[in-house]
Amino acid sequence: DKIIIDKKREVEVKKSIIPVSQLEASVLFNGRTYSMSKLLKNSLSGIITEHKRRSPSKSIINNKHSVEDVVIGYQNAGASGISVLTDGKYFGGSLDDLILAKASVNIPLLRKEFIIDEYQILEAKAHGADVILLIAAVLSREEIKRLSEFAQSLALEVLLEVHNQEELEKSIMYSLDMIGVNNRNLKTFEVSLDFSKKLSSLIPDEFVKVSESGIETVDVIKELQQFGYQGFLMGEHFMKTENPGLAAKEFIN
Ligand code: IGP
Repeated sequence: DKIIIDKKREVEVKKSIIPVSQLEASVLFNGRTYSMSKLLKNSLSGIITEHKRRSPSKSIINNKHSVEDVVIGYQNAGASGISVLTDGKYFGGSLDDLILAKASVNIPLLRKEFIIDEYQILEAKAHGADVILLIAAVLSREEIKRLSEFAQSLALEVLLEVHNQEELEKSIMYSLDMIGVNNRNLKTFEVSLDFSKKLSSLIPDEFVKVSESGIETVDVIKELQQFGYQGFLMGEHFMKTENPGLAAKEFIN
C-alpha cells in the first residue's frame, strides 16, 4: 500500500529530527484529554465533524477557510468532536492544524492519520489530540493491540476503523473505545451506507459505534441510529460549503 510506505518513511525522518523526549516535554503532552466516547453516549445527534482540505477521491474540497474559523464554527454548531486530518501528501493537513484546533476549541479532537508507529501516537498527544484513529485495513491484530494499548496508556481514546466483517472480527479487543465503520472503500472510493448497516450487529455493545463517510442527510443519521450508531463522522458535506460551521449548525439543530 503506497500510503503506508510513504508513512513509514515520513515517520523515520521525523524521529531523526524531533526526539521522543522533546514530544514528551511539550505542554500539551502533559495536559488533560477529553473523552469523545462519553460525549457521544450523552449526545442526541453525535456528530463528529471533520477538517479536511482535500482528499484523494475528491481533490480540493476547501482551501479558503482557516482552521480556526472551521473548528470554532463546528464547536458552536454543537459538534461532539472534531476530526483533524494531519496527513499532508494526500489530504493537505498537518500537525500544525491540530495545534491550531486545540488552541481554538475545547471539545475532543481526533488525529486523523494513517498510524503505524508509536511515535505518531506520541506526536498526537503532543499536538493536542484526545483520540487517535487506527485503521484495521493496514494493521495486524498484534499491531492494533500494541498501538491501542500504548494510546490508552497516554489517556488517549482509540477509534478503530473497519470496512468489512473480517477486519472487524480480527480487531475486537478491550483496548478500543469506539469502532467506526467506514462507508467508503479506501481502495475504490465507492461509498455505501450498507457497510454500516451490515456490520452493526457484529459490533459488541461495549463499544460506541460510529458510522464514517458519505453521510449527507439527517434522515440517514436517524436510520443509522436505529442500527445502534451513536457517532457520525462527517467531513465533506460541511467542508465543501461556503461556511462549514454554519452548515454543521443547520444540520445539528
Ligand atoms: C469523513 P466524508 O465523506 O464525510 O468526507 O468522510 C471521514 O469519514 C473520511 O474523511 C475518512 C478518512 C478515513 C480519511 C474516514 N476514514 C481514513 C482518511 C483516512
